Amino acid sequence: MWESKNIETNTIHGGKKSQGEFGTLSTPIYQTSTFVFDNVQQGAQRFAGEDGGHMYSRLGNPTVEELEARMALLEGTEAAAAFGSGMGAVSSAVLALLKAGDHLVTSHRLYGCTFALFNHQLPALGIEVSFVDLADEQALRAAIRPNTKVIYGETPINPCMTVIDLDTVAAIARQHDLTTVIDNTFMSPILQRPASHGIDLVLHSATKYLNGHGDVVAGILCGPGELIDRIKMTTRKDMGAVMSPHDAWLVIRGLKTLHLRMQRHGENGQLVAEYLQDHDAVEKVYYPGLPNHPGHALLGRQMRGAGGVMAFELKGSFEQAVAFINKLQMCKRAVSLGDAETLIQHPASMTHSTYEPEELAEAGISRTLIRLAVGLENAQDIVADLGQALSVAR
Ligand code: 3LM
Repeated sequence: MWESKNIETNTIHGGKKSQGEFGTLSTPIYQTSTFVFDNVQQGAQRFAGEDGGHMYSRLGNPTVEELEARMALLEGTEAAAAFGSGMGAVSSAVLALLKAGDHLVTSHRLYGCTFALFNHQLPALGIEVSFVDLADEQALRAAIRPNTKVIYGETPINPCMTVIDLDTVAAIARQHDLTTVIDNTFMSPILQRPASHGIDLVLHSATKYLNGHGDVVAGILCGPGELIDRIKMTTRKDMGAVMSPHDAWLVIRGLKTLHLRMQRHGENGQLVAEYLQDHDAVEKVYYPGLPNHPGHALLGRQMRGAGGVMAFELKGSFEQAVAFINKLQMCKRAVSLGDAETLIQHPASMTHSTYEPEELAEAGISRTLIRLAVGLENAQDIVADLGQALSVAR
């Protein structure tokens, strides 16, 4: 298998299998549920793990495996596992690492459904969960108990872009022999590679930047070979959140332009964040590319760019915030992020509606907070649309 020292080349060629029977440039879509055995003995050998051949697409599929090999290379890990959604990756990872009586340390700031999984489903299974500020080293150290097994975080965090120091989290985890899981969805491996900071498992909602075209729901987990194999053969196999071959093919296609897209998302993000910050109708902008953002200090050391997502507050009322969002013409009112189209949404009532009001307050998500996922359009068109809609907020 061919690989380069340059990530831009690996997004295109990394993990590529042979050209196959017809020498196709594009990866074949092995759209099959099952695989034929020559005889009973061969089938038995495959199920016993003695023969590397395929058995059934929930257990492994060649198109999906090409994506997994490429993602492992991009994140700098030994292996990767693909899932039918980002939440499939989150649930399969934590349920493989935790059992009743174990303890998980995480942040009170998380993507809404990850928060719901940790706040409701895990405690119902007898797994203890502590929500702390993972950007606060002392708070993280104080949360660790004898039964703690895992530290789980996102960085930057959805939606306020809080940045967690990966070196600090990895060092604390090593001292206590804990497994670390970092959701790298907002950065992609182009802007941040958590494994190079000592993080064990790197997670993606591949629905977002990795695919990049708003037409797939998918997830990826990258990490050590033994742990990834265990997840594939336990929680992924038995709970079944697998990625389809066709979705894997779409993500493989999306990855080929990931480096170009991340560059443009970042340029547009910076320009739009500065425009909003300078606008007299805007109260506050949360974007690590702005020097006043607490995460700005980690740009360069941990992140190669600030990406395309930001959150902001207008100076006016809740009704004015709603009127502003409703007045946008080009920017689309939609959840999700990482697409060519600029997407705007209201976290308190949409992505983070899984939080109770007091939980929202603790996570820093006010009723007037707006999240903007800047797309690949000409930045002047994005600014013009925001500008005409901001007139309602004056
Ligand atoms: C969103 N986020 O608009 P899927 N991790 C992170 C995420 O942002 C998400 C997931 C995991 C959004 C989805 S809200 C209904 C729409 C940091 C998803 C979960 O299962 O692929 O959606 O990934 O913020």
